[in-house]
Amino acid sequence: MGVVNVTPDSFSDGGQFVTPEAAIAHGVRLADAGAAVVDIGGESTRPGAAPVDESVERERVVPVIAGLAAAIDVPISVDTTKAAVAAAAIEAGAGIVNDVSAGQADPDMLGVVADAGVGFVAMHMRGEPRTMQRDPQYGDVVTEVIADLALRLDAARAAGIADDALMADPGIGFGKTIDHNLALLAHLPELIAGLGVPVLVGTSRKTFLGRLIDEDEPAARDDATLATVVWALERGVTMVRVHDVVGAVQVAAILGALARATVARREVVESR
Ligand code: PMM
Repeated sequence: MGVVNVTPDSFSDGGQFVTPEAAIAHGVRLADAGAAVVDIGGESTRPGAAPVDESVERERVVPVIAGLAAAIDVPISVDTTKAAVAAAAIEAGAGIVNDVSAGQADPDMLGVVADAGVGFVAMHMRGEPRTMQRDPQYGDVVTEVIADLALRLDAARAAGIADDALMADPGIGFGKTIDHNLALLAHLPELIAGLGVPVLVGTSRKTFLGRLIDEDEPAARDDATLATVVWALERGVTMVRVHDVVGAVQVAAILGALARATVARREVVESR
């Protein structure tokens, strides 16, 4: 999943793609580079970010989604917590709603997604972006994220969203310390087994990586991001959400070739 933030203030690419033309061109580049989904967001969710008005968010994302839908063949997701923005984005051509609140921020969200029959990414977040990084606390973060997400997936199914339309995401950096993020990544197989739906992970350029490699500049964290992409794909995640699509696609191609070689050798040995 390649990221296009149509925002002036996202932490890693804020301000780069504020005009629809620039955002569409970037989305086309990501699709050409091999993204399986292009994710369009009009509200920054970085820690401390102020919420934006529904009409502002809609005006940012709709022209970009409409333009991209006409230009690329891969599905487009809209990164929003607002049902009205999701509805307008779906109307413009989005096929997936990526909600960092997993339907909790807006009581109409799950119904809009169910009625449209589109995909839904339920991401885990404790609190809200403005305050979520103020001393987040868990007993066992892995167990608690699985339990919280299972409730959100149940709510999505109860609203009428089909099981095969669902993905879950542990929400790296959303109400979590560095240790919480590392524990979730370290125990991805447990998370995947516990959730029973495909899992998406977004580590791209995030603060915890910057702290681990002592790098303040988000765009200089792509190599660190790729380490997590290798790790996550090797442990069974279905999709990674990244800014550097070229790098992630190369990683996936090499891991795929190595996985095929592993199976091929096993077959040779077993047939002897
Ligand atoms: N991270 C951000 C925004 N949206 N959506 C999902 N599903 N998972 C994430 O980890 C996620 C997200 C924040 O990163 P950005 O500002 O680079 O978009």
